[in-house]
Amino acid sequence: MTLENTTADITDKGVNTDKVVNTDAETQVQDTDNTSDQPAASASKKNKKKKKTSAAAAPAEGETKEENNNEAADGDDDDEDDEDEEGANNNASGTTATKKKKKKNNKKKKKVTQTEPPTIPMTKMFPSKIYPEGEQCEYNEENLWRTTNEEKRALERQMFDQYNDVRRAAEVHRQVRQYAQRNVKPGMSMIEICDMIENGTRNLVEANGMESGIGFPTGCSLNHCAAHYTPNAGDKTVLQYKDVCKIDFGVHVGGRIIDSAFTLTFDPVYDNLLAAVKDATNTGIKEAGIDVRLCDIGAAIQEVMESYEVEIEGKTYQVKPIRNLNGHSIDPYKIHGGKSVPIVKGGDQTKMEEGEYFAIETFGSTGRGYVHEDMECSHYMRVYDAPRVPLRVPKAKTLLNTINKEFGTLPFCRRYLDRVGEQKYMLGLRNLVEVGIVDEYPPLVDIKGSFTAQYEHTLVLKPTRKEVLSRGDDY
Ligand SMILES: [Co+2]
Repeated sequence: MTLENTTADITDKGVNTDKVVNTDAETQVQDTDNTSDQPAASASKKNKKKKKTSAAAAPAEGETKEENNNEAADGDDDDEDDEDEEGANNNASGTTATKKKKKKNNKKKKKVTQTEPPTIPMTKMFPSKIYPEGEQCEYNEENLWRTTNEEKRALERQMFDQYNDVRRAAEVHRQVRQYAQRNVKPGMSMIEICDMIENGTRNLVEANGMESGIGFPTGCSLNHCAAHYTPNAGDKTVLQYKDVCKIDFGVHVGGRIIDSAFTLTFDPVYDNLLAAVKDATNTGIKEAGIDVRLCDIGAAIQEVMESYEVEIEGKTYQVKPIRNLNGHSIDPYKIHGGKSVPIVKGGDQTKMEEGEYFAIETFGSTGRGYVHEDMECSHYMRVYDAPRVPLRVPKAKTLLNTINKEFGTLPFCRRYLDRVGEQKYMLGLRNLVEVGIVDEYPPLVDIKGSFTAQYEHTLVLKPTRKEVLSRGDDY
């Protein structure tokens, strides 16, 4: 499912947002003759006004895609000063594309072209090892001073390596998901879909122990199931034309996790459901900022989500946020950093702080807007500060060693245990859960017959600006 009003969303309310450009493996191939390198940072700055206008004009989908692909693999030409490179990868519209030709510097580098399916690692696509920025957003009024503050700018420069790592993970996410968006079709088994995404991720991020790899199991929750479903071995579920499938997958570099999700549908009857959730997530992203109260984000999300209706088989539903699902802060190797970002009003008054990473995710439903655990569990995670308890079940000990080595505190699923060679581990796994070393995360479902959708992005509250790391031209 692709963009409808994403461009409009991120350019309204006077927030200075620039659209990030993504590498798109497929069309890149046709673009190798395009010698236009990155626009100089100054170009994108000067053209900001213009860009906003043209972005709002929303070029046709194919058009956007092609234009954006002209930028493919150009990140290697980027400068590392992320302050002055604001929006270096921007290209929200054809207008910008034209403008930037004047501004381009004359470096002509050979483009590295992604394969289909994606196999070329980011370190090869970006030989300079400088990865594309996400969407840069200036903070709202009270924090607008940060944009130009010298102290904050200096602080931000010191953080470059950390941002660069997570941007590498984000670029992997964009390329893999866009490949999935083009190629996942009804008739495929859920296992095939996960394999496609996971193989792509492992190749592009050069999965290597705890250094880089998959951030968490590939969620592909269907219909009334909102989250935490991924197939276990032997699962014969096949994707159907009428399914609403939430693709939620993670990529990490050095423990910095990109957590981003979209909803895949084939039947247009769900379009409004998806539009509601996409708009709600973008609202949460817009509201997020240093010193912003989490409860205020929840209230804004709810209001937007509930302003949508969807008609399915002659019945009209007001889209409800799923009130017991949340966004969350993210810490290194810790998918849930401890702060929750509610998607309804009445939440906690804790504030977001400088330097924090957040996954802003919202879920909309045609059901009750409340989920409960159901079905066979696939997701597990070691408890972060696990107690040291004697393990009596021998298999539990060896399994824990495997978990520590392969996943550490990152979430994993049964298929990931299978692929590292673990066998007959269920007894040991259950024991680790019983003694409180591992937590299980069963699928979360709304009422039968309902439909749920999800969109999610990872952002970081940098000293001078907010960066929506996982933003792409798809969502
Ligand atoms: Co998340």
